[in-house]
Amino acid sequence: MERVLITSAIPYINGIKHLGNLVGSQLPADLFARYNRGRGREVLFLCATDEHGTPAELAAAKAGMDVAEYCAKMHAVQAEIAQGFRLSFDHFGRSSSPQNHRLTQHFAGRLADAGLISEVSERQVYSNADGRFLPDRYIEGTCPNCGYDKARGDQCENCTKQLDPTDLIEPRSAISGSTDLQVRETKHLYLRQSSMRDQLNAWIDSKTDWPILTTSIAKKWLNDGDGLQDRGITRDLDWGIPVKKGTQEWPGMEGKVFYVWFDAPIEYIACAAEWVDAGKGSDWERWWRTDMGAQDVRYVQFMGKDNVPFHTLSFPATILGSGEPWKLVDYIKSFNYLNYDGGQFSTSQGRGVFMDQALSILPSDYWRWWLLSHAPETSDSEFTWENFQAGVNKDLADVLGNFVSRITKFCRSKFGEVIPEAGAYGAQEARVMADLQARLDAIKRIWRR
Ligand code: B3M
Ligand code: ZN
Repeated sequence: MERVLITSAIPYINGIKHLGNLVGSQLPADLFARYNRGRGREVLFLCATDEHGTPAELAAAKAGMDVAEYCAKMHAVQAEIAQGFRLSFDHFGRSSSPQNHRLTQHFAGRLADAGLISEVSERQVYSNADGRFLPDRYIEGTCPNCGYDKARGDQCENCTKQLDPTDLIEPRSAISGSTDLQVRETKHLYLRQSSMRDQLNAWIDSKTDWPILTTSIAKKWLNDGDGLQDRGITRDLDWGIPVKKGTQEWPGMEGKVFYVWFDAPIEYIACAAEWVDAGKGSDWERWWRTDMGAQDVRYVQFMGKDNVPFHTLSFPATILGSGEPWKLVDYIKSFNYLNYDGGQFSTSQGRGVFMDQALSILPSDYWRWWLLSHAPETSDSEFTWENFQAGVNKDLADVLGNFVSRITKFCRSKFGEVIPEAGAYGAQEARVMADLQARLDAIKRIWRR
């Protein structure tokens, strides 16, 4: 039987996701999982919460909770909402799982053994007002690439460039707004992904069937200007996966944790192990190790466009660099943004429609249908309440609802409660069936893989 491994980008733990997040990864991944199951394929569909990093720490502090406790609570909240939307994950894991701790430390050890990790004494931003180092996204400033003035220290939301906090022009603390920032020395590990540029380039070039959105973003950061830069994969934070070389301590790295973007994609693998340990399946390596059965698996990832660089460059660099036979992604489906009423959805600003609100307003099918039929595939699309209302009333209720209602009423009045035997069909029915079959075949040709 054909097997399909499907992962959706794993949502951050620090709050309830909005409809833009939903339509950019989890919902289309769910559609694809259902489609493949319907085709009789064996599917493993995985998602998880992304629980590390400063956002989790700060959200916990704001909620007055211990961060582990906060993550456990928010995981349960997100899992329940996912169920409310009928997202058919085989497992909804947690990047803070022991399985992910082990695997992340394992990968770091393998990369170190392969000479792909360097130790770098780094100058990092410390905020006197906040009394802490301010990593990545908690420093805001102007993007050196495009001039956007709300760029974050890890990435510019406007031009998608991956950044280092010290790249920002006129930086300020996103926590307090303070500009009383100081650069201090601290030692960190860097993944030498620049040494894998040719390998990554060749790999992406071989993916001729990928969406343009995916390959164009990947190629942009591989080849433009300064190209593929080495990335810091550790942070001075309390919460996260402790830096270890496999199971060994890492001298000089005591008290540091891996960067959230290092361990988050590894959770795709760990999640399969969690699925087995939760008693829902067996033999996760069969999905993930090409020496243990996964050579026959087709692996498809779903994500918003801002996540593409990490999935086309950093994560493959981790996998390839390990020198071990882990399954690489076969197809990356990425999405543009869904905007909200003339602007962006924003979790931090509470702008938009959030998944829990949506479910309290209408049943999930209304949202699922509208969002999937307006998925921002070729360009950004927009949610407005007027559009949503008109779409649901007209296309879903009037067109589809009436169609189904009339046909079922008609059938019932002519045939009662029993569907007629196949032999009872006449020429008209045969024509309709042939027409439908031709359309199904056409869909199958598009999605033959
Ligand atoms: N948590 C960002 C997001 O939710 C990030 C994705 C991780 S995928 C490994 O969009
Ligand atoms: Zn920019």
